[in-house]
Formats: sequence, C-alpha cells, structure tokens
Amino acid sequence: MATPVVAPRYRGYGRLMLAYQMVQWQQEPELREVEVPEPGPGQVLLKVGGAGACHSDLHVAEWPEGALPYTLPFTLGHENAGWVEKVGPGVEGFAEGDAVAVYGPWGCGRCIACRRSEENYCERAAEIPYHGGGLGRDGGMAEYMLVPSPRLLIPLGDLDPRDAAPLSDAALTPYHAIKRSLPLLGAGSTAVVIGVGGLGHMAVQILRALTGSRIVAVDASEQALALAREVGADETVAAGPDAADRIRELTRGLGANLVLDVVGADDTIALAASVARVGGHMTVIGLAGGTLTWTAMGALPWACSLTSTYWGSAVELAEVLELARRGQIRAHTQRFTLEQAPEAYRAMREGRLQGRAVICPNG
Ligand code: FEH
Ligand code: ZN
Ligand code: ZN
Repeated sequence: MATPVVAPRYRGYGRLMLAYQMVQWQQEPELREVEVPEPGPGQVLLKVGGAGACHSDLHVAEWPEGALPYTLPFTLGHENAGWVEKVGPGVEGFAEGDAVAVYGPWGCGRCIACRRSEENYCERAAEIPYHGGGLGRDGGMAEYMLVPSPRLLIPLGDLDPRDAAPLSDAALTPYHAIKRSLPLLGAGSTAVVIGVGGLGHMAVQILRALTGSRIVAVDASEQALALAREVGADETVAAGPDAADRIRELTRGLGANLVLDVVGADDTIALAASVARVGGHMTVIGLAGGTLTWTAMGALPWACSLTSTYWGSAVELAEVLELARRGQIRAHTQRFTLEQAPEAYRAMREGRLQGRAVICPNG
C-alpha cells in the first residue's frame, strides 16, 4: 500500500523503497514510499539498474480516467534492466546477481502468439487489464521491481543494465518494425526515419546494422540531426515545408522504400505518405495521434503498405541485445536519479533530451 514520502525506511516488517507512481489520471506522477515486494512462487525480484523514460508515459498520463484498463496507483517505467535480487519458489535458471533485461509487453504467456514470444500481440490482450510493468502493473522506476515470470527475463551477459534498459523498448520497437521490411532494404534502397529521439536514434543504427539502405533522418531539431549523423545517417533533412522535395530529390523522384514515422503526428504522417515509394512500406510507430485519410487512389503510391507496429517479440529483444553486445548499436543515454524522474520527463516534454533518459534508482 502506498503512502506519501516519510522518513522511516521500514513499516512493520516490510522494507520500504521509493517509487515514481501514477496516482491520478491527468495528474503529474508522484514519488512515493511503497513496500519492497516479496517474490511469490514463479516470480523474480529485480534490483533495478535502469528504467528508461518513454514518450508513451506522457501520453499515458494524459488519458482521462477509464480510457485505459489500468488500476492506479502503479509505478512507471516500462523499459527496464537490472540484476536478479531474489527468485521466488520454483524459479529455475536465474540466480541472484544475474544481469537481465525485462521483456516489456506482458501477455497471457499461453496463447499461440505468446508461445511464439510475441506477447506484444497476445491473443488475450483485451482480457488483461495492463500492458506490462510500468503500464498498469508496477514498473522499474523504483529500487526494486517484481517480475511475474522468468519467461520475461532475457540475460544481458556483460551489458550494463543502465545502458541496456532502453534497448527493451527504444531499440526493440524500431527493430521489430524494420525487420518486417528487410526484403525491401537491399543495397540501393532508401529508408527514411522521421524523428530522431529515443527510438529514432536507435532506428538509424538498426538500419545501419541490418540493411544496405541509404538512411535519411528527418527532424525539426538541428541537435537531433547531429545525433543522427553521429549514429550513422547518410543524409539529414530539416523537417518543414521543403522536407518532402528534398527527400524526393535524394531518391531520383521515386521516394523511399521504407518510411518509418517515429512521431505519428498529423504533419509527420503527411510527410511519410508523400515520400513513400511505389511498392514501399510506410510504418508508423509514434503515438502522437495523427491521422491519414486513406483513399485507394492518391493517398499512397500504388502497392505501398501502411501499417503500425507495437513493440516487439522476446526473441527479437534477444537479437537486439546481441547487436548491442557486438557493439553494432548503442543507446545514447542521460542518467537521472529516481528523485530526478520529474525533471527527466520535463526535459523530454520540452525537447531538451538527447537520446534516452534513464532513471537509475540504485546509482
Ligand atoms: C506503450 C504503451 C502503449 C503503446 C505503446 C507503448 C510503447 O512505449 C511501447 O513501445
Ligand atoms: Zn515505450
Ligand atoms: Zn497471450
């Protein structure tokens, strides 16, 4: 049970910890003191190394009561990594001190999609009143986090959990989106990434690691475009009225084989649709709520597929971690203490972050 922050670190027999929690819809989250959970049968207690701050958290906090199936309060933080602190009865294969990433989208664990490790597309999602730790269940913005099953843990090897945490969403989400377009992305192809924030700067690196595409990054901020060049973009384009012409110029008027919209606002969706190629893919992973009016003729080039994807599979997370261990991708992070979590989100809202903010509750 949560109470406001008070001095004692113990209440009764339960040890207390700080947690950054959603307490009321459409209100700022709060730092509160809560009990450290005890892992029950089949559960694992994680000592949190890092919990990435994601744009979706801002959207979640903005929803009115009843729009999401979540029960309040719950601790934020849905891209998490840390060390196993304690395993509950019956848990095998993990031991205290193991460095692990937490697979973020929590499904039923039993349906065909979940058995394929695609809990992001769980067949029973509509029956489950949360989307994962930090999304309706307690997440990683606390000293400890309860993980309901070891199936949700992926070993990190020698990766530092504070560097690896963002990989579980900021890298996994674009990795999943890009993987389905790989047949289009041979040498001579073009991939456009719109938005070079937490997910976008990982998308550029993933395209570099997996494809022969020329990578074009688009953003309104010159700082973001500098980061895009640093992590491997071949071309950068300032967002604005000339962006579409510039991209067409770069592609001999043909447009891009893949346009990945990491923002998902009206203007970025319009730009994406105007620079996709015949037979290409337009994939929207940003959640800014933009719309596209689709008509059979003219909204998109012929044979161009439009899709949105959600997060990725646990197997894909293992692949992402392998890319990071080999040094092919790296999340650019800014670390914050748990007490600084409100400042991390403020910086995100005001566009002052470069790369991903990671809350490190244990230093
Ligand atoms: C979280 C909640 C709902 C939709 C999408 C997300 C993403 O941050 C996961 O990639
Ligand atoms: Zn997220
Ligand atoms: Zn399922």
